[in-house]
Amino acid sequence: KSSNTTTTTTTTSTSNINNNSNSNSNIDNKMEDIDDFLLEEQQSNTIFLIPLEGEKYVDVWNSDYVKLPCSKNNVYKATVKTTSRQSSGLTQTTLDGGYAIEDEIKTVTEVRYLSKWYLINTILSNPIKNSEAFEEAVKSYNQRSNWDFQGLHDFFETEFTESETNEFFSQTLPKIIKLALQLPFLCARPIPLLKSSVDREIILSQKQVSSLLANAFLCTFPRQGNITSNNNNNNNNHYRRGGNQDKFPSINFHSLFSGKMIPSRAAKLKCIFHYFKCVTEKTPTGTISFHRQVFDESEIPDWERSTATLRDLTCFTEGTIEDNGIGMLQADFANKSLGGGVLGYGCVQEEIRFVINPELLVSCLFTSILQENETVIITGSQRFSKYTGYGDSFQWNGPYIDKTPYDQMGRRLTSIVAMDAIKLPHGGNSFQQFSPSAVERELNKSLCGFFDRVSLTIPPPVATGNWGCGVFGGDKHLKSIIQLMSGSQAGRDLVYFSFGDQEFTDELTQMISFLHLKKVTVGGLYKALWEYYKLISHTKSNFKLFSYLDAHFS
Ligand code: AR6
Repeated sequence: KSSNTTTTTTTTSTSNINNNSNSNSNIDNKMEDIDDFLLEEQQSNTIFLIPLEGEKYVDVWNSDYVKLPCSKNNVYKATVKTTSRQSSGLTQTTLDGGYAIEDEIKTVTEVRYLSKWYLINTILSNPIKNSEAFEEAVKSYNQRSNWDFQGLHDFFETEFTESETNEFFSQTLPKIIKLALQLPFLCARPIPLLKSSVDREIILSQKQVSSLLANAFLCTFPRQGNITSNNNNNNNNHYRRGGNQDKFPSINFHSLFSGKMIPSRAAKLKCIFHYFKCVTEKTPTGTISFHRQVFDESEIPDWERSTATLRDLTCFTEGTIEDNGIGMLQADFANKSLGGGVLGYGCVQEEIRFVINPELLVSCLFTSILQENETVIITGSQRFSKYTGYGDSFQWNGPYIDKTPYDQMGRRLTSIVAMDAIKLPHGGNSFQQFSPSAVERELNKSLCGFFDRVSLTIPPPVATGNWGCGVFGGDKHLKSIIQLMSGSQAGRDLVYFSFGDQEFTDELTQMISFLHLKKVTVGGLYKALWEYYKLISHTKSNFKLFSYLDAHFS
């Protein structure tokens, strides 16, 4: 016989990280090994991240590396109640004259940090049959999120046929999950963040990228500054933070699943679904390099004194950078936060490029916001989709078979340079873009994009166009001259796609022949731009730049 009393105790255990996941069995965390590894890595600025067969996962969780969802430091807080029955040591007389030892039921409430990866594995091992179940699954390991998946529900309702939806949930999604959960095996080496001021290149395989993107699709990436982080980063921000001034774009795809499913977003989703269908049916075998190119002071030319002669610029009305720039360095009219609005509502040149070549998206994971003297050159990404339209009229137009050959490193010979132009304020005074400081900013940025430090032969031409002249509101006459100058300084010809503007093609073609005829140099053009700025800022005249150059060099 017994009588019960109940007490409650609360304890906190930080050491109680549940690492029972089978998928984590190859995690090796010997500190000396990791230190050696990192030291070796810091000495090199090209970092090869493709592991050898059977290589063990190196778990690093600090502000210099991508925080992977499979890290043992990726934990969540759980309150665990345990009940135990203990003898209180007291005796009590019972009615029948006997006695009983009094028992005490102890409920201990413990706060534990449990493995998020284990939770993700558990949740994703259950079948997901529709978008509602997908939402529930994603939210169960992102408990504090108030994400909405209305866009995704609408997508399956209105954009996919029943058989496409069935195929996605019964075939593609299970394969996406499998690919995502292979992360600790595929990405065994820690992925360094490409932070500001550090010129560094990382090399990943297309398969690794597909696994990282599968995780982004399933929204498994933790935010920086997680609870056990060894830095003090604050995290209440749209951007992930990686260091003092480094901010990173978001990578989880939830923002693409939310809100209203307008046609251009549906088309972006179709591109992404098509990508996953392709990579889960047939593993891509190439490699991709991501190079943050940082220009230091000593590399910036004295533009005014440059004697570089002008290179060729050929302008086409028809064609696009991605269709007709094969084998050339292709410009991405970027946002300083790579990808711009690709995971939101944006749907112009950069966003379209990022969904037809979805491997570019992974750059958002490790590339912090670009500074003025920085660009990113991505070589080896594959194009998967065709499209029609632009902006609101953007539509997925079926599979694209990318036949681009590979280089010796296994990269497709597609180099894309992300370079962000000046964003002019809406309704702002657009003549300020002609000021020497604005012109120099754009010259340096585009030179940093076009400059080829590695080619031993003449670098291929640059495929470009109206950089900074759409959403960012720049003047195409000015930007075409600036790109001609930086291309010439970098020793590269340019192929310019005017995006359907025949009048501009004619004007630019004439201007280029004229400048060649007059043997104008880069420095000569720089001075002419300065004179032009003085003229328009003093007289507030509407004198057109090309008319001015015509008069100036005649
Ligand atoms: N090939 C050649 N030219 C093109 C192509 C193409 N495929 N697509 C567009 N153009 P925009 P920006 C032309 O507005 O002004 C994004 O959100 C077309 O004439 O994309 O530098 C980024 O993330 C178009 O008007 O570039 C940034 O946030 C022009 O290129 C922001 O937009 C400019 O395209 C960058 O804005």
